[in-house]
Amino acid sequence: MSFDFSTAMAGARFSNPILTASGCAGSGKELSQFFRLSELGAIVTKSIMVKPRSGRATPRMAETPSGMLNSIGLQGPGIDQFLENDIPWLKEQGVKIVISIAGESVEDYAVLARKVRGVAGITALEVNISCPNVENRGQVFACNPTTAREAISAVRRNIGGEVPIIAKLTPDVTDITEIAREVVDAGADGLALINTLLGMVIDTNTMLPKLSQKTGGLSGPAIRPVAVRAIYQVHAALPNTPILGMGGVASGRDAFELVLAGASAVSVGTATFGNPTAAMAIKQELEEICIQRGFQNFRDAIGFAHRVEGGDGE
Ligand code: RRO
Repeated sequence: MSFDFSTAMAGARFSNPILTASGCAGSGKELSQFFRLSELGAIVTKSIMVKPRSGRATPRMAETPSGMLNSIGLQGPGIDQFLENDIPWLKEQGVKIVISIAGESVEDYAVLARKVRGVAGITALEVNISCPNVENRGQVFACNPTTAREAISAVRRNIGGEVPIIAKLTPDVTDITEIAREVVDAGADGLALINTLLGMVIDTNTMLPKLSQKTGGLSGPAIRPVAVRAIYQVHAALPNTPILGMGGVASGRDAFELVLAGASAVSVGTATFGNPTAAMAIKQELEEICIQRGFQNFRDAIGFAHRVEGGDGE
């Protein structure tokens, strides 16, 4: 019997569970030089805002042990340009499309949802409420249950019932399950876990922060245990809410770990910077490891680690 590698998240179906991570592949043009985008479960585009934005001043990247910091600051062309130029091109590639949106206000989220609503052929909408590179922590909607709820409610009201909403959360909170419950209650169909963690690096030669805006989002293998923990906790709290897992996945084994914790699909982000074909290698390795472990369906592996009787940590 052949292995069934397909997966689903809240009505969105994917031929395989490997997606790009928002922000790490733009709208896919560069990646398409290396493999056919249609080989991905889906592409998740860089979070787009209402207006064009040049992002933060450079330097806005710094290497860290087993990871990196970014302080891009939501650079992008704005939703109108994006829908006009990037979406038609992506449709030609035959890849499933998950659009990621980010706002500075609840009204921004409403505006973005209305714009996306008119576009045919969108598989899901990622609502990024957790970008760390904003002017103040009050703009990180996912750090507070009330603002998280308001942003997701605004999207739910304005997107209509057809496009699944995936809320992207930050692990930089006391209890991520509290925020998860709030956004699911507000209408999120799935969750993207996790965004980068807020970090900082000081150059010991110049004795000054390496990033122009001082802080940035930490990604890469260094954060994988945090992702596993967050996915595990949220899957235990909300077992019927599908999770798109991400955070330091660099191999099929890493992806498998997130799946065992409870992810229904896995995004590959930072690994792509070092190796543009990382997602394809990870896809193949994940399929192999699932088969080696005796699974006939990928879906049977989702959340498998929860089957331990009497385990702590839930
Ligand atoms: O653009 C960014 O600086 C950025 C975003 Br929107 C995000 O969600 N996470 C991140 O680490 N960087």
